Amino acid sequence: MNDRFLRACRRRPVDVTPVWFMRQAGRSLPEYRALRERYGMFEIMASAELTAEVTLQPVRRLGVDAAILFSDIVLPLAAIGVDVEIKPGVGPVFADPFRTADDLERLRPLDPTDMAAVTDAIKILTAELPVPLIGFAGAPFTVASYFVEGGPSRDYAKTKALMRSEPTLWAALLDRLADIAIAWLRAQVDAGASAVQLFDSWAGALSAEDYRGRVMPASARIFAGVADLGVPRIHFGVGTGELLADMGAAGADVVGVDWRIPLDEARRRVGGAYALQGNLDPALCTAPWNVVEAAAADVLERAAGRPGHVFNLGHGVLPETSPDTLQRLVEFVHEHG
Ligand code: 1CP
Repeated sequence: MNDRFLRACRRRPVDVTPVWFMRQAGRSLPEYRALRERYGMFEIMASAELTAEVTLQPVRRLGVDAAILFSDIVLPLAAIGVDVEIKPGVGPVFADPFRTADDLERLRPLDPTDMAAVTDAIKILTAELPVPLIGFAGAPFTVASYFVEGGPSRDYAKTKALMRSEPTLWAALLDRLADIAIAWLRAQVDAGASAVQLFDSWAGALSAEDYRGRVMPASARIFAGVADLGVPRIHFGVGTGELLADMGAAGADVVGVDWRIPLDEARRRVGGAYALQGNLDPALCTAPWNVVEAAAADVLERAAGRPGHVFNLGHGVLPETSPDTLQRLVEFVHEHG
C-alpha cells in the first residue's frame, strides 16, 4: 500500500509529495461520462459495484496517491428519506426545503444500515485499492445551505436569515446535521476508509464572527466525534482565507486551502501544527501544459519541501479538464515534490 498520502497528513517525511484531486471521479473522465449515460447519480450511489468502479477510475488512469469515495454530500439526507435529487448541471435540489421547527423531524438519526451500498462499496475498494481511501461528509453549514435554500445558491440569503433570526432553530438544525455526519463518517471508517474529509465548501460566504459563533461549534463536534478512530481529518472550504486558523482549530489535522491564498501565506495563518492540502487553481488546469506546469511549480515552491503537504487543486476538477493534463500533473508533482 502506497501510504505517502497518510504520512503527509500526519506531517511525517515522504519520498515524494502525494497528490490527489477533489472531484477526480467525475465528468472530466470519459469512462465516467460513459457510465453516466447509462445510470443516474443516485443509481450509481445505490450500487456498491458501480460506486467502487467510479471511485477506481481516476486511480487507474491518473496514478493519484489517494482515492475519494464516489458519493455526494446530500446522500445521507436521501438515505433517511429526505426528498432530494441531483439535477444534471445544477446540483442538489430539495422538493421541500427546510423552513420551521417541524422540519427537524425529517432529520431522523442515521443508521449504518441506511448506507449499506456505501459500506459495501468501501469493502470492495479496500480489497482492490493500491492507495488509501478518503471518506467524506458535508459540513453542517454547507449541507444546511442546500436544504434551506432548496438548491445551489449565490448569496445564501435564506440560510443567513434563518441563522440570525432563529438562532435556536439554526443550532438545532446544525446539531442534527452534525449527528448525521458523525454517523456517516464513522460508518465509512469502520468499513475501511483511512482518512476523512469534511467539505464545508461554502463556509467562505460567512464572516469570521458568524463562522466562529454559529457554524464552527457543530463542525468541531464532528471532528471530536471521529477523533477516537485515529484517521487523519481534513477540513476544506472555498474562499476561506480568513477562516483558515479556525478551520484547523475546529479539530482538523489537515487544512484545505483554495487558490486565493498562496500556500506559504496559508502556512503563516494556520501555524505549524497542521498539514496543508492544496492549492492549484482548477481553472488553470484547462490551460496549455506550460501554464499548468508553472503554476504547479509555484505551489511546490511555496510548500518548500516541509513535511505536511498534500498536493491538490484549490477546489474540484472542472469537467472540461483534459485527463491527460491531470495525469501529467501527477507525474510532475511526483518528480518535483
Ligand atoms: O452529473 C453528474 O455527474 C453529477 C455531478 C456530481 C458529481 C460527480 C455531483 C452533483 N456530485 C458529484 C460527486 C461528488 N460530490 C463527489 C465525489 C467525486 C470526487 O470528488 O471525486 C464529492 C466529494 C462530492 C461532494 C459535494 N457535492 C460537495 C463538496 C465538494 C465540493 O465540490 O465543494 C458539494 C458542494 C456537493 C454538491 C453538489 N453535488 C453535485 C453538484 C454539481 C454540486 C455543487 C452544486 C453547487 O454549485 O452548489
